[in-house]
Amino acid sequence: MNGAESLVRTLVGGGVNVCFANPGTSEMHFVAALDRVDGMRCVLGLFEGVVTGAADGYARMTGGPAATLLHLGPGLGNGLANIHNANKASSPMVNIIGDHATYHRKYDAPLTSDIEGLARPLSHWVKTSPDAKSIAADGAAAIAAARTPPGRIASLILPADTAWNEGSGPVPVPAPVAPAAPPAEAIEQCARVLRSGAPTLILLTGSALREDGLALAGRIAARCGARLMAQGSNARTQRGRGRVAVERIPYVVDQATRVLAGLRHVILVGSKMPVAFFAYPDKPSMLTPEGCEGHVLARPEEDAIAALEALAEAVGARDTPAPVTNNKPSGPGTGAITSEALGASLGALLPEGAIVADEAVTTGRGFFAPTSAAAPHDWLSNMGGSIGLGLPLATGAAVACPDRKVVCLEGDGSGMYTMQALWTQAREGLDVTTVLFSNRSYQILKGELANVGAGNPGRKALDMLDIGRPDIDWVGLAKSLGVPGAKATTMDEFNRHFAAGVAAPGPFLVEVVL
Ligand SMILES: Cc1ncc(C[n+]2csc(CCOP(=O)(O)OP(=O)(O)O)c2C)c(N)n1
Repeated sequence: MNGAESLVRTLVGGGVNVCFANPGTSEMHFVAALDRVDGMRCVLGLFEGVVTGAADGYARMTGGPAATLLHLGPGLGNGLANIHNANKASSPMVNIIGDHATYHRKYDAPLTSDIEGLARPLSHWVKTSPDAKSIAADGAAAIAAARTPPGRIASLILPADTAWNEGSGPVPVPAPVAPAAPPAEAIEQCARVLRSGAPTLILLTGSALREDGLALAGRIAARCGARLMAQGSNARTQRGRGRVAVERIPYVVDQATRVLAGLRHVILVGSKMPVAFFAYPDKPSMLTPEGCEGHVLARPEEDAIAALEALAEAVGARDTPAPVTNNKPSGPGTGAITSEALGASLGALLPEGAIVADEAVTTGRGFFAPTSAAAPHDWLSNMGGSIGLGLPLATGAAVACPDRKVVCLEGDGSGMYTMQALWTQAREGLDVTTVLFSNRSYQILKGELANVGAGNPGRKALDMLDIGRPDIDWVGLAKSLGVPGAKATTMDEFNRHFAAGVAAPGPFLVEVVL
């Protein structure tokens, strides 16, 4: 058995069952081995940003890593932006990056580059496997590294001769390590803060935003009169009717400082003290008021649910009812298309069990509140701020959860980075309804131009924030990639097309003309 097959069998044996791939010559033995081994689904992406973003979506929904297959330094380089996003989301990922055969590197052939150097800043674990006998053991180590709580990026570089020479056969992968419980002092300190009655925010992210974590945090907040919020962006939030609803820290600095005014303490549950996305002249970087203290209940790599259980016990909140949402959404929006009307329609029409991949940027900034009482669903956000994640994220989530509807809320500017994901959705028959908000503009940046004090924009500046002329025909683009679609110019049309897209199996795109 050659090295490539030893590695594929190690991956499958270790529970890595999906490989998002964009291969080249140096990966051909790995590709051939994928063919010979059962148990690995291979999903082709036509750009590496699709491959790595899909691996992120898959990991968020399964909790385990997918493999990616990338072609040397340039393939990895194309995928790095969404590896950055996955890194910020603590998504486990095993990148397999092909390289020239070890003896070929010294000739500096065209695709030769410093792959380790490219991988290292965004990977927790990087290794070039030295020979075919080592590759399976290195693969097992990569899986273990990726599964290290809270989820890490492992990048394994596979020189072509380590793939084609005689390998070791598969190597067993160690069982995943459970996250550690936080120290008792952390719980005691947070309980003291909550008992003090001083204005306190419990700030959640990570696993604390699953249904059970939210219920525990909701009980604690209700019992102690504390406030409860989520970070500005989060990997996966379980929300909707029957669950505890949380608002997010607003993106806009003035709104965020207003929301957080008066706080004395923040209890951090997997989260960090809230900071502004960017610095702006004369605005603070820290969003909490001066003197407000942070207290770590659980670090990102610790067991947030165990921490919340212990804290609920310590403050006597075990039997406090969880303040779950049971409102009825107000009903679909009508009339002209506005963000408010779209939010109302999503609240009314999101199907039960939907997975929402949110990269709706300006149009979607207000969607959270009107969807808080929608049917139960999961909400995935872009945590690294590198746009071009939404369509791949939805693709990976749909591969992970074939029994659930994925709804991708996507800005047109962001969508253009990785629109090739639509082709993968069509190729794989994935159940994704994409709502594409076509404002033909980098709308958010128009506000940012003013916010950073760059003055009144002239024609040249405005042209860089405008993506019309020519206007992108999203329905035509989707059709050419194999995804049917329809255009909505009124809320009635939107409601009809969205409901039809959600009702039909397979991918569909609704272009919302703003
Ligand atoms: C990789 C990357 N490049 C550039 C940016 C800067 N950027 C932030 S938002 C944005 C435009 C977003 O446009 P769109 O998705 O249409 O959202 P809108 O604000 O128009 O709703 C850009 C270019 C970024 N965040 N990431």
